[in-house]
Amino acid sequence: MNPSLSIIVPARNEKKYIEKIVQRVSATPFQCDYELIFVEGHSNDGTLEEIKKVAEDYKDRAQIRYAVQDGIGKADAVWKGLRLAQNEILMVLDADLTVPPEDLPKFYEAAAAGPEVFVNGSRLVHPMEKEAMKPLNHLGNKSFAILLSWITGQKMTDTLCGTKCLWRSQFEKINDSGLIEKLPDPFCDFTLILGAKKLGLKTVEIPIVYKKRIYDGTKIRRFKDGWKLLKIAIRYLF
Ligand SMILES: Nc1nc2c(ncn2[C@@H]2O[C@H](COP(=O)(O)OP(=O)(O)O)[C@@H](O)[C@H]2O)c(=O)[nH]1
Ligand SMILES: [Mg+2]
Repeated sequence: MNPSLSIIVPARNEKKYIEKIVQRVSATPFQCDYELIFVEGHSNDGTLEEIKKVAEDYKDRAQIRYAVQDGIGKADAVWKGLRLAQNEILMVLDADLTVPPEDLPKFYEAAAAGPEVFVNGSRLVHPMEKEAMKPLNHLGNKSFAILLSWITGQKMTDTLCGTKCLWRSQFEKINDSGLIEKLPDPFCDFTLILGAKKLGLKTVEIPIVYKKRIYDGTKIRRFKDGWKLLKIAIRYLF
């Protein structure tokens, strides 16, 4: 029996994507049992109602759970989803489908090799879709990849790709270590990468072709949060 999978989807004001996520994920051939866990972030566009409706409409085709996050921000939602997950392998998928769900089996297969593996998507290996990433973001992402490769001793070409994957048994160790509370990470990517380093996990990168967001704009404050990430890296070092 292959290890089971929980796919966590943080979603704030992403109503237009919810049904597409369920359709595309359930059309993807996973070689395992899996559940989708939406963590909704106090949206004002009816995202929560849409999640409830889609969960009901697709209940025969997909195992769907959902929760509303307690605090604010993406990381708060992702941590809640990871803590709610019951399956053996955990994965994060951004709701805007900029990482194609059809690529998720590659992440799963890499993780299924064993709990010593930490799987990280990279948007910066293959050419991305036009307008998928702003030039300044591209530069920031490359710089963070160099910085975190140096800190972790693992070659990483991208650190902030929304899709990451690790075993629940390893996430529980990161959760119990207090690292989540110590590092004020707005997204959770850095804490997972640094947590994986502390556990001595081996990073496996999965290059994906990064897609452009179709509906609405980013929900992230790029400059403010970029500065926070730099502070996390410095705090971890010292
Ligand atoms: N629940 C929740 N999800 C969030 C929040 N902020 C961002 N997200 C989700 O996190 C994912 C990444 O956000 P996005 O706006 O695409 O950021 P970008 O890819 O960096 O431009 C998307 O699925 C968002 O809906 C939040 O405060 N709460
Ligand atoms: Mg996005």
